[in-house]
Amino acid sequence: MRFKSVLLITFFVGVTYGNDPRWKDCKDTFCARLRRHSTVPYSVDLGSLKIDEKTNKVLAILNPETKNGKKLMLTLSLLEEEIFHISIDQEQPSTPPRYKARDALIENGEKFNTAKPNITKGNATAYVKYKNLNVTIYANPMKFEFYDNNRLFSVVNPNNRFIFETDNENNQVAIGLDISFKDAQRAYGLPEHADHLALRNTSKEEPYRHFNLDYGSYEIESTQALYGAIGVLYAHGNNYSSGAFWLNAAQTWIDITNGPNQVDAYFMSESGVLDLFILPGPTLPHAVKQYTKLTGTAPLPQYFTLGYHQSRYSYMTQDEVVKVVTKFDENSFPIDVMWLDIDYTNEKRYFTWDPKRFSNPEKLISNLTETNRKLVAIIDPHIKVDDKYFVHQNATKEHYYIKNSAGKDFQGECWPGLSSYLDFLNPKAREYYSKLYLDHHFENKNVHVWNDMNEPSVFNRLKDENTMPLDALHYRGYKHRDVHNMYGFYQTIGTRTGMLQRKDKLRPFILTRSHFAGTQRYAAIWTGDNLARWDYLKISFPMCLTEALAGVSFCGADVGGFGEKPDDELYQRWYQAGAWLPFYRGHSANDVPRREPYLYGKDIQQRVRAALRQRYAHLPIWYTLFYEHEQTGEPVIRPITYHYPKESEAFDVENQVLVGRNILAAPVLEKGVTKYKVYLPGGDNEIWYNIDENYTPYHGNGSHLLTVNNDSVPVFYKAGSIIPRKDTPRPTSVHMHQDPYTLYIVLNAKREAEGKLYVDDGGSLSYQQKKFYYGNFVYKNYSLTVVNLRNDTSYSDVAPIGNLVIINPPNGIKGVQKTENNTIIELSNVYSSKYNVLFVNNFTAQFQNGLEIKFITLPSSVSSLTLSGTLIAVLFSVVYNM
Ligand code: NBV
Repeated sequence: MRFKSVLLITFFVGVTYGNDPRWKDCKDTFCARLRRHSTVPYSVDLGSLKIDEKTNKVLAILNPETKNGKKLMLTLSLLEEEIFHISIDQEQPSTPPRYKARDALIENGEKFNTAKPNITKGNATAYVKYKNLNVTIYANPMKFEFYDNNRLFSVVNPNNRFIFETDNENNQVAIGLDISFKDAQRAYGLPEHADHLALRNTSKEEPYRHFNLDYGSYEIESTQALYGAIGVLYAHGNNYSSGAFWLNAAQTWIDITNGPNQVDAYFMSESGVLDLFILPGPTLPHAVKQYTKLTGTAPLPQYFTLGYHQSRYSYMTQDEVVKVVTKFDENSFPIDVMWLDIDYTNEKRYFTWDPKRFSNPEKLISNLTETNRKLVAIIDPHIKVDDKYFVHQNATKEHYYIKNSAGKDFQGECWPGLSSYLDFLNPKAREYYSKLYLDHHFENKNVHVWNDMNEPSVFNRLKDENTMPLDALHYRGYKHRDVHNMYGFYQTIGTRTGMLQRKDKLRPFILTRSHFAGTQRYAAIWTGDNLARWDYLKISFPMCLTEALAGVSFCGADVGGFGEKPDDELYQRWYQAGAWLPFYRGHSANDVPRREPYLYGKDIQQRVRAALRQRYAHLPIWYTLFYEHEQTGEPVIRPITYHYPKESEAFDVENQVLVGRNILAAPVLEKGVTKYKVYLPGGDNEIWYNIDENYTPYHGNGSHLLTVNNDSVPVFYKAGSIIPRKDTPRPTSVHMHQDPYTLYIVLNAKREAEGKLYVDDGGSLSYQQKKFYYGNFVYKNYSLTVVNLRNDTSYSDVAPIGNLVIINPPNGIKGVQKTENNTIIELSNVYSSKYNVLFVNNFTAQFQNGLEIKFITLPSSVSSLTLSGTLIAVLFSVVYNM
């Protein structure tokens, strides 16, 4: 008990960063040294500059301008025809060589194609020319200018602040570099921080910090480090956007200066090599895709993962878990997944079950699977020091633990008491760990995984910010300092590797707290230990939008807030809002009252139910977007400015998201409001239909003040789009697989619309063997058809279309006809003149092998009705299934 209260103090006292002795400022670290401009200038030895014929890389020696400096080796290349890579390392490697964080890249970055440049050398400059992209290298002071079609868009080392320390004896091996980006009005990226979408000017503040930490109840609107570190920065403007990706696993600080038309960044890392990628854009979508070309995309998750998840620290018995699900069912709340926090284990020994409270995991799992539910169980990286615990025995015997500076297995306090930490950087340790997911000790069929505390968190080490000491030793002799930000990343590689080897051959689902560039290939993330306060709800949107731009689309925040108790209004607003972020999980701390939705009053229950149902209705589109993300790198959620860069007013819009291109969700994130400001982009000719107000049209001409009440969730469909939905309420997403689609067809001024749909079995890996359907619905010339976008694939179990909701239909529709096997079938339809919506209900149209539905303006046998207000209300309630 005493232990517990100490921990509660550690995690729950609402301390702020500035006053909190746990967290370091720039001045407390190497950052101070670099920020003071103590540069050691280098010059490029143009005489040595050459192309390596084998690799097409440009190589040159960098000469120190001071006596003690060491020579460096510069490598410059153009990857995949569009991404510049500059790397700088010591010419004579140290032992071990300085750490390279290349595992963050697809196939360690070794398979990218490199273009061959033409080089022209002058006395003081060299010109490196590719097709449209060129670099001018200045020898002294060293500087690199990057051009896209002769337009200068970025300069590396513009102010000669490049630092490359090589003083191993004094442990000073930091690196620093400044980069400027032209024609940019905003800076985005560099997660994870609890800050706004547009990064702040840090010249008079603390720089943004990347040092993965267990920072519960974190301060918001802060540049302080959180659980994740992704070094991708975008410089965004009306006319041009570009970016840079700083690849380094050590503690890193980044200063941002944001001028009227230029962004400047100064990156400082504590060790490692300089590994920098310049992303030429020229738009934000281009730059994001360039980044995902380097670090990959998220593999398509199982369908159920996009449904609702219910968690709690902790559900304490297996009966309790089943009871919660029963209550969800009794009260008609859809739910796909139950979560087990640390208390399911046998005294925090991961890969075991508590023998009393979870005595029959097989039964628990089968109880859940009987109703199509899944289980996620937490597995932390610390291992209980206990000679009788098989993981500890094996890890000790095989030397799989991180060592302390004296070379002994590191031991520190965590949930199990004294613990050691698996060294996931060691491939053998990682393999051993991955096999634990197959082990007979741990019944885990159908169980998915939550990797928490993997920054890693080590209690009672205030001087090390409650993480591993920086001098701890990893595989191949690297210091923890060199690899810190990648520790959790390597854990997720092990987890996924293990789960992929399971017999069921289902797509693994992993949630991780610590994350790094490339995490999206292995896991989803959430924003950690937030609080049940309005500003935490609000900040979750820019936090997840920033992650999405940095490749990690699968992001959400604890719905309701982890710590503290939300009031009723906040609780329901959080469910409404959380439905519009990719990962949707209610979770709460162990010291706050239970808060499953069925515990609330009728009104609140009704609103939460509506929010959950709205989420489930849109699962087809979420899933389609995740498929497209895997294929193209396009984020699933996007800030408004992503598609509308010309609108400067949209630069800072961060409390609403574009879900794909066609849905704009602006859930209410403020307390007690009856008016809510929403920004609609695209100009006067872009029309957005508010599905929350019976499809009221709005022009995309900027801010609109909506009248809202507690039921309101402003969500807009863009004119010209088709949104496939499944509107029948069901207990889980699995139950919905064969439910018919309702197509929401939102016609634009030309009375046209289109929208895509991806379908597969929702769980297996067979989609990688082309077992899927991907089509584009098109409404044009009074007719709805579908184009199969992948004729080379097959999937036979696609549900039919059952209903159409046509928003802004053409005038004078007299009938709707479906043609199937050369037979014409009349479909009944009703038109609401009040809302200007045509409903075509209750039919069955298979569309895998083509579709033709015609809208007839000539008189026909079926007459359309004009509905009275009451009838409309009935109809809407049918469509919404309220
Ligand atoms: O495992 C317990 C919690 C978990 O519920 C939470 O989501 C994590 O972010 N975990 C942190 C440990 C610390 C809780 C104070």
